[in-house]
Amino acid sequence: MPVSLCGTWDIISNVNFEGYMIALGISPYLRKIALRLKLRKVIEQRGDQYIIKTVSAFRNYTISFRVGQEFVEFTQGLDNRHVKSLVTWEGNKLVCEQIGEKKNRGWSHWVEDDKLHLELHCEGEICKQVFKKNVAE
Ligand code: 1AG
Repeated sequence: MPVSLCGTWDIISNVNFEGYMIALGISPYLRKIALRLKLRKVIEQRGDQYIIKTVSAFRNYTISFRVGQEFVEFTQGLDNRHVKSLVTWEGNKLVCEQIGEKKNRGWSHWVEDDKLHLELHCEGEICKQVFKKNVAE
């Protein structure tokens, strides 16, 4: 059984977020705002359903899904595309494939050394974010 991803997590590092946003076609203006944000992940699990909220002072983004069950995702407030998403466990990693206009798009989440890791990929770009648990919440 993998370590639980649930909880409130605050970003401590963010590598190549810019490259990932360029791959998604985000405007320079929005990229500049996004790069300054202190992103927070709030992850909940209810039965076999996951809810992952990405929270910031500028915009929030929420997905909810069941592992192994494909769903239509609208990336509202991000790149505003529709993708077909499927989340599965690959070992201790929660892996999402996002099928749509952009090739090789997806992410994976895992916990390692009390940190939440997120790797976001799109086309050739990989963004790596690390979050530490917020114990106050
Ligand atoms: C994410 O998905 C996506 C959230 O983690 C990452 C944030 C943005 C990256 C995408 C594009 C940037 C688009 C517009 C910039 C404007 C605002 C940024 C707002 C960011 C806060 C929501 C994986 C996740 C599972 O669903 O953790």
